[in-house]
Amino acid sequence: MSEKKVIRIYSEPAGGWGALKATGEALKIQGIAVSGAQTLLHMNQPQGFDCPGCAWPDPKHTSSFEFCENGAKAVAWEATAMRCTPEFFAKHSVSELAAWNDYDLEMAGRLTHPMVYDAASDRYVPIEWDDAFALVGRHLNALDHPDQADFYTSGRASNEAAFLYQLFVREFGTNNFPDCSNMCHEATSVGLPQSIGVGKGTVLLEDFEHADAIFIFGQNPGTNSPRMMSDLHSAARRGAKIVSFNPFRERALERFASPQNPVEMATLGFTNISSFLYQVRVGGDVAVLKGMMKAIVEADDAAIAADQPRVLDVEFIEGHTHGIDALLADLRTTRWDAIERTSGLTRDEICNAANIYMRAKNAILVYGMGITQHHRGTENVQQIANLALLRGNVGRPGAGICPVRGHSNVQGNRTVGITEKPNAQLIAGIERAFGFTPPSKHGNDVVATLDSMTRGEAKVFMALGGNFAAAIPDWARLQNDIRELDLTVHIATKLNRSHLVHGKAALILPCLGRTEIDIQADGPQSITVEDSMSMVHASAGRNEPASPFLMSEPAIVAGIARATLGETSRVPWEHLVASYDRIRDAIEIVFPIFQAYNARIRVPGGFHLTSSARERVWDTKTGRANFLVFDGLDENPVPDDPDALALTTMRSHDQYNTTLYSHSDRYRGVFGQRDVVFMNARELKKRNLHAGDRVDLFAVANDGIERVIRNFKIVEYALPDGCCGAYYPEVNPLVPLHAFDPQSRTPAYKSVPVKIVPSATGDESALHATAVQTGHEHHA
Ligand SMILES: Nc1nc2c(c(=O)[nH]1)N[C@H]1C(S)=C(S)[C@@H](COP(=O)(O)OP(=O)(O)OC[C@H]3O[C@@H](n4cnc5c(=O)[nH]c(N)nc54)[C@H](O)[C@@H]3O)O[C@H]1N2
Ligand SMILES: Nc1nc2c(c(=O)[nH]1)N[C@H]1C(S)=C(S)[C@@H](COP(=O)(O)OP(=O)(O)OC[C@H]3O[C@@H](n4cnc5c(=O)[nH]c(N)nc54)[C@H](O)[C@@H]3O)O[C@H]1N2
Ligand SMILES: [Mo]
Repeated sequence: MSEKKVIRIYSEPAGGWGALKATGEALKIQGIAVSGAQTLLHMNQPQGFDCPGCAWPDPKHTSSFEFCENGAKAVAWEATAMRCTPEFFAKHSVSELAAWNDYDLEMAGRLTHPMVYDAASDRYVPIEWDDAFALVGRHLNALDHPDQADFYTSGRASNEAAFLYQLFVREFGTNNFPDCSNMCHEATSVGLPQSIGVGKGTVLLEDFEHADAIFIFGQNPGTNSPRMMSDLHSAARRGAKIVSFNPFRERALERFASPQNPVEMATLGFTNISSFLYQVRVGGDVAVLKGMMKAIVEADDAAIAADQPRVLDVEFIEGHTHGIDALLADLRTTRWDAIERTSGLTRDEICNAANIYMRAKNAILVYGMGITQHHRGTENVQQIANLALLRGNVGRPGAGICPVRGHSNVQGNRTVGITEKPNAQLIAGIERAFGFTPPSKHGNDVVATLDSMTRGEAKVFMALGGNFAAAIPDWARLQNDIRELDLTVHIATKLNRSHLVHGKAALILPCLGRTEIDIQADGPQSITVEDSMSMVHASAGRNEPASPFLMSEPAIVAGIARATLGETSRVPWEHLVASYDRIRDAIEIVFPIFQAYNARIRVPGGFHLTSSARERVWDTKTGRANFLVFDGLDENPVPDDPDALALTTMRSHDQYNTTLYSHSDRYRGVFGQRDVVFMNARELKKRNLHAGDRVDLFAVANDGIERVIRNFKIVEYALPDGCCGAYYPEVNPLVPLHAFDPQSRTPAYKSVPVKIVPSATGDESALHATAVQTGHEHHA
């Protein structure tokens, strides 16, 4: 696709006609003008399928047509008319495809046949399903130890597929479960249990109707969870205060025209979303949070002195929490000048936000990747919990902590056992249900998997969805290690980079997507998913499968399991796959919270998996909600180099993680290009650089490895000082593998110290050779 390369200021609100137009274009590009529109009518309907886009819930899942531009794109990209067939693979060698850009790979369309890599011709060639399963079984059974294999999961897999997958891998004998969550909300999964005893959010959608104030830290709802915009839109219209903290002035956080609001659409009107959008420095949120808490404590002190009602929720703090004294002591010694310096905001601005928080009876604290993907991401999350606890904003209608999850079922995957750290209940549950004892030794997460590949210990890598080789940090280096594996297996819907960065033997196993009819031995099946607010519901596709040769994810996993484990397996694989009700019955035995699973998903809207914190029951070591002190204000190590900028990496409006919908980013005014770096005028001046200049970005790290991205174009953007921004996954080669949060091991994708210098070559065409694509040396 040839998109014109331009940078221009986008002055319209987010949403509105622009969103409708973009939706229409997405359907057109994918060649599904008519059937696509019908497909959309079934999205998020009681009898329809769950949107494969984000994890934001739907109003009771029974609402009328809920429209969302990026949901529509996610569906259009799956329901595309284009096909990636054996003829396609016969025409293009793997080395040739490896030189294509990610957008063009994606545009090859839906995979239609199981394919195996043929080294002699350097091509993927068709293979029968049974032969593919047998190949996997042979490789796995030839390993010295099951820990030589790693089993990745991307969060789109259904509960049923994910459950069978973890069951297979555990019966095989390892807990090596790297998953996308390790790169995403792991800081939530590790941080919130220490604070409130549960690693998930505490709000439901209806709480948004009762919140007086909503704070959004490091999350971009207009792009990444657009259905959330309708909740923010109504909250703003009924007068709730919304305060956002983001280095970027994200358009949808400022103003939004709801495509469902006929008046706004007819009058080109819009609603102001954030009452205040504070441009915090990259990595400055802890300073903001501590500043807000300090302001609250100061206000509370003043209230005590003036014999006024307290600002802290003393009853809650005394009855439910632990550790307030240490927190107060820390806040009292934290200096405002340090807070201002680190946050990039003034004391007045922070106090204003704190005042809004103090005046709100009920407040919701929302956050996303801007909080979790830092060196101290886990502790960042805990500061959000601290702020909530100070005023008892947990376990009350209209209030709570709201981590916005990424993939549409990433939360469900965890709930049904995708974790490298199984707890005693999980192990006992599998024993109870299937009569074998799964391994208890902790397995590899994403970073450990990559380390194991680097050391040459890993031999087999399997992925249930996703695009591992592009999503990981440091990929320019680590892809070479992936190529040394004996076998890579990708269960996928579309061709992507990871299929081309393959092992000596390699399989691509094409699966049904969510929009498609799934027929098994006992008839048509539905799957289930859990959204960001722990609502579990059923999803059933309506479309004809993209090819008659596709299998469902549960069936593929069962096929691999049977071929690997043989007839002595304790799991009746074929029996379970014949009817997914049986998989759900098994899930219920392993995880009692799913009691009456099959009955409850048949109720429209599904059911809520209760969160103990929501009931103010604290499943922590102290039996209380814990205030946890953050030592200092720096979320990331301060680089020695005074010239370094903190690079944050984020999504454009036209991408779904590594899937590109186009090369444009409408709301940030960037069109037809992604090889850009956003910098502010002051930082440009300091370096004698100008908008439009080509620059090289060097990572500042002390491990002796040179990490560089060349020839990026400068886009001048009103960012705070000390930081810059660029798109993921192109700049991931700048993120050192070992730059991660030690607690959750989430890569610090949102704060990479870089030096920016005029480009050494100045040649625009050189860009893609170094930054976007990697060679295919291994087979060349
Ligand atoms: N259309 C679409 N939807 C998606 C996705 C997608 O790629 N496309 N991805 C899905 C997935 S897996 C996930 S995890 C979510 C991701 O959704 P988000 O959490 O929104 O992810 P990002 O776009 O990476 O970054 C979020 C915001 O953080 C800001 N930010 C960057 N650094 C900082 C910082 O230090 N502090 C603060 N306060 N803000 C910062 C960025 O400017 C950006 O606005 O969305 C999911 N939904
Ligand atoms: N620098 C930087 N890096 C990041 C991030 C960042 O913000 N900055 N974000 C991180 C985050 S939050 C995440 S979640 C990861 C994402 O990492 P992943 O989840 O691994 O990546 P995706 O791009 O979502 O995977 C897309 C692929 O999934 C396959 N797919 C799509 N639908 C289905 C399906 O229904 N079934 C199957 N089997 N396959 C399917 C398609 O082949 C598609 O190409 O990236 C992380 N990497
Ligand atoms: Mo994510």
